[in-house]
Amino acid sequence: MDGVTALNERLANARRVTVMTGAGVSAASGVPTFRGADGLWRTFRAEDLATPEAFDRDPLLVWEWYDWRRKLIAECRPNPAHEVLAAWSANAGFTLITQNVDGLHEAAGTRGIIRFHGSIWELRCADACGLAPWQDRRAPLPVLPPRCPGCGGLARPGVVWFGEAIDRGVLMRCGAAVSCDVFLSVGTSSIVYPAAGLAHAARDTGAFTAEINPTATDAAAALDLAIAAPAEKVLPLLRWSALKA
Ligand code: BJW
Ligand code: ZN
Repeated sequence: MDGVTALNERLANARRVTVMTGAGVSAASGVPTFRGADGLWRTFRAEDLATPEAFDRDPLLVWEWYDWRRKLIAECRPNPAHEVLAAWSANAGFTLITQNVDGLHEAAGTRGIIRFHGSIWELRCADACGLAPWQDRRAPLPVLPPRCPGCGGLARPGVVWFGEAIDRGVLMRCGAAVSCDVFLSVGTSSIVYPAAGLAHAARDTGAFTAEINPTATDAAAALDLAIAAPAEKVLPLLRWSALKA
């Protein structure tokens, strides 16, 4: 497969490897991508529903979308791409940043994940009443929209919507992780910022940067290498030894 040998040569000398994943890494597990052919729910795009304005306007509609996705994801299992990254995460020089909220990297046993856009399995008070966010893996949820156990107001998914800031701690950890020898951008369209900026930041620090995606993205031209193939086929061909780190 074009590019795999070149990437393995880089990995052979790499002590610090950072991988950022997007929805494409979970496609082989059966999770629809956002901007693929199966990305629409009813007639809505992610940009129509993943916003604070959509939630304010119609919290039930937004929760119906999340409940549908939670039920779908609950039936999905990690694929070989998740498994390779889980194995790499045993190495201290490795960092996984994921934009995915599905929890499949966690299910594969990946350590130290940086969840850039939160988790679909976490809920929090929409009114920020002070109750700490909580886990709820029930799918379907018994009542929609769910309520905050602290104040009785609306609960919301513990994810990052358009127009919302990325958690400061997450940004700080990413700032450290882009300083690496090899940075891989896997299964993302690279159109949503600030996540899409991380590969460029890595290149600026001197990292070798590569994209793995069956369809090369517009961002690929600025990277060192693009491997045009599915993540679940490419990652099992990559060799990175934990011994150097
Ligand atoms: C495969 C495959 C296989 C298929 N193997 N690959 C700069 C410029 C322009 C705009 C902005 C900017 N900075 C900020 C913005 C605004 C906005 C933005 O980026 N908009 C763009 C649409 C233009 N960004 C924001 O609003 C962000 N917040 C922010 O910037 O805050 C600033 C602020 C500061 C201080 C105070 C207040 C505000 C937040 C972005 C939040 C994104 N949230 C979502 C929803 C999360 C919750 C949920 O899941 O419901 O995150 S949107 C959605 O897109 C989700 C994803 O994580 C994200 C990225 O999608 P992803 O993963 O790339 O999926 P797809 O479907 O796009 O691509 C899949 C890819 O896989 C494809 O390329 C396929 O080819 C490939 N593929 N099979 C490998 N087998
Ligand atoms: Zn509350």
